Amino acid sequence: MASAEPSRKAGYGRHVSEPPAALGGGGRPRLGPRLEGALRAAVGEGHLLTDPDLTASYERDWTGRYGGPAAAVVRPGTTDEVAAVLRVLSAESVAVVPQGGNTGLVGGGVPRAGEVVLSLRRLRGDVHVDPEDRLLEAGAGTTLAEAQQAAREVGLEVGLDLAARDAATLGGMVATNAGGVRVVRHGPLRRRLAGLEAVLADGTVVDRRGGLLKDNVGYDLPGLFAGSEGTLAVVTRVLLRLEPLPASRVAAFVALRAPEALGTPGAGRATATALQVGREILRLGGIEVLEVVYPPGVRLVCEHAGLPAPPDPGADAWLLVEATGDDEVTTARLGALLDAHPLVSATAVALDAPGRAALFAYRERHTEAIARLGVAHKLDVAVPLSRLARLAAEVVDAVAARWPDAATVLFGHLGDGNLHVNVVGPPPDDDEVDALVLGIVLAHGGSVSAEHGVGVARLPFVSRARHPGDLAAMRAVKRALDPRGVLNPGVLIPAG
Ligand code: 2HG
Ligand code: ZN
Repeated sequence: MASAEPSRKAGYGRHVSEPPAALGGGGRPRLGPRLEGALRAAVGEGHLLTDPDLTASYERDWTGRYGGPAAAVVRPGTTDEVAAVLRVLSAESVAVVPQGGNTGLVGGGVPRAGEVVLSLRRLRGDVHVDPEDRLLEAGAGTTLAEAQQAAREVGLEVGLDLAARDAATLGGMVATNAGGVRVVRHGPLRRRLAGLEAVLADGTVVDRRGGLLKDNVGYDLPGLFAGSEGTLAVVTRVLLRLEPLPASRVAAFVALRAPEALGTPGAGRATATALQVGREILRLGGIEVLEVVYPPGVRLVCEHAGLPAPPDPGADAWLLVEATGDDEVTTARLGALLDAHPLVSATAVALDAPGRAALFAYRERHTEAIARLGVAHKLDVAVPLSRLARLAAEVVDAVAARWPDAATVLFGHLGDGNLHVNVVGPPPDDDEVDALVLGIVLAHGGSVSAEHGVGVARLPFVSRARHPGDLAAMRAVKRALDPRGVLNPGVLIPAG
């Protein structure tokens, strides 16, 4: 009997997706009995799903904006099974969409038109931590939360964190080079990656799990596969570098009042203020988290999640800061800076884990709170810090001028120059607002995808965001590793 994946806590707190209306009935693509038989033989009866009730949750992404019918969902449980599935499918040139926890936000991990979904979630339950060499190895289907827990048990930490930790898988995080709230200190996933095992389109297994800091024998394949969004290989095992758990950790939620000198009222002035204070905080050293949120988002989060009013409810922006160290010195220095700062109107501080989680909630619950308003246009953008305030002001003004009734919610990773621009109002299938915002970002020398990836959402902008020579090299790599173009076609690399 076929069985669906046992239910798992969805990322970002709440799942908004519904089965796409186009699914079911006569329009559903099928592989045919011969191929279905070969896939069943590869993964075992029960792990090839074709019943629409069972495939539905794999066919639409968390935003509800992207997805389409799958010909089938295949759920291998080992690397050998992944290789067997890919051999079967590539021999017949059947397109495959690799999928982890399905917490992506750009449509890169869901089918579009009858591809086979290759779900890697069963590649889990096999987490090894090496405390001496500070390495963690786990199957690609292991969630970030499971990896964090395993590291903590031996006094280490992963150095990566994001709101979807309970559902996001390590394989998916490699595929998207995931970022999150600790990039300012530890970098994105690629910097945490010590090695991996992956399967190429033709079933060849690539095994680079040396875990050495220095190893210059040839191309950096793990680095290449990180951020390749399932277009070059399917990640099956992941090796991460771990960090020592700090002896002291303090979180602060810091209310800011923006002075007139920093520009006209609104998102620009608030961002300039946040940057001014944020830069001083970064100079203290030991800063692991430096995030910014604004009144529209904080209001929404408080309403949706029932959180108490934030410090200084009338503030123009808030910073979420976490400082770590071997002793209390960092905490004391942060406290002294915030207490004396003329732009800081109030601060809430927490030293213990529940207290810190309560402060992080004001930031982490933005995604689910925004989803309550409707399907959001999610623009995940980065610009040099020197441009961030202008970008915030221009984006908010441009969207308001064109769609006066739209809700624009900004928040993000201040220390990384990475803002999440969420616009709810313009119809989900209308890309005009995406083009408007990303045009402003490109004019400021920014990135149209800071951390969520290209997927299908940013595909129309890749040619404007990359030099023609870069694109030619990317296409050549793709052709070399996946000559039949079966791995996640229609994602990341524009046709041409
Ligand atoms: C975050 O930083 C995620 O919380 C999601 O990257 C961002 O919902 C978003 O726009
Ligand atoms: Zn983010």
